Amino acid sequence: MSDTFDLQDWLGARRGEIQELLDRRVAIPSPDQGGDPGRLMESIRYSLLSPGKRLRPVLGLAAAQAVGAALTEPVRIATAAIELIHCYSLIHDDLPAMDDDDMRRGKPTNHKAFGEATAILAGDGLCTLAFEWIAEAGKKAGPDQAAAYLDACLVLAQAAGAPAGMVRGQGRDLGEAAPKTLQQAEVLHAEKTGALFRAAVEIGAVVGGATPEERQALVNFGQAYGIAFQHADDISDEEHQHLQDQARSRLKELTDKADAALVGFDERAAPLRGLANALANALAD
Ligand code: GRG
Repeated sequence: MSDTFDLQDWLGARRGEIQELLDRRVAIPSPDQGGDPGRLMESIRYSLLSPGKRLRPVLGLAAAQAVGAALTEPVRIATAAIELIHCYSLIHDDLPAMDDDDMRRGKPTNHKAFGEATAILAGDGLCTLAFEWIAEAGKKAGPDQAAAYLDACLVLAQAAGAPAGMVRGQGRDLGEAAPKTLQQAEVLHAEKTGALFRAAVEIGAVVGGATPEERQALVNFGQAYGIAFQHADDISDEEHQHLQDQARSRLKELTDKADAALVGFDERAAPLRGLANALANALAD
């Protein structure tokens, strides 16, 4: 695959499939199904179907492919569930009580378009829907796959949660002074952004039938990739300016580490290698 592999083609195909799946599975109930009280499903679709990069589900699919899995409907549903959590976090992060943002993905934020109460409910609804999707995907995959999908639910809950995941990172961001050192910044990045990236890769591995060794290697990839992603995002947004030079060299170190984690994988890991390489070069010009 690697001789002829084109990352942009692969990404375009996967993104198209994810978009189709999200559009199909998050429908506005018809009048005979009771309609859409409070325009809640409309507000969920507004944020979910707006043009995001779909990086987390794409990473999940790339991990499943790396361990030799076919990208079946249950695998696609489980990886798309991570986008539901990501979208919920963006809606809540944009609220006046959090970052108070007016625009997201080129459009007014959910609370600007639908009001704060609906935006809060949209996030709540997306969060629970993610776990519903993984459980349902497990049922579709069949009894011999049940344990893998249960494991995927656990991975996602822990990565998204308050005791150790994304919500904890948001709490840290709100409750602590801005990081002074790169090490402090990385503690924040690992929870707030990195946990979901790591989970995306781990979920792809788990539902793809990874061996324990493959799973650990992919977790190592996801951990390095997630922190590197946040360094790149901070550098391009000019956040934590005093750390920019260190963050630039760390970005290279971390993307090298992500690539090194894939050493035992064959050409089926080409999408993951390509994604790490693209992140390493994201700030090149
Ligand atoms: C539980 C009240 C409550 C809020 C949760 C945890 C949380 C809010 C927010 C943290 C999530 C967050 C906004 C992290 C920043 C990570 C980041 C750079 C997001 C943008 O990701 P991209 O670039 O976006 O992948 P697209 O739009 O392409 O999906």
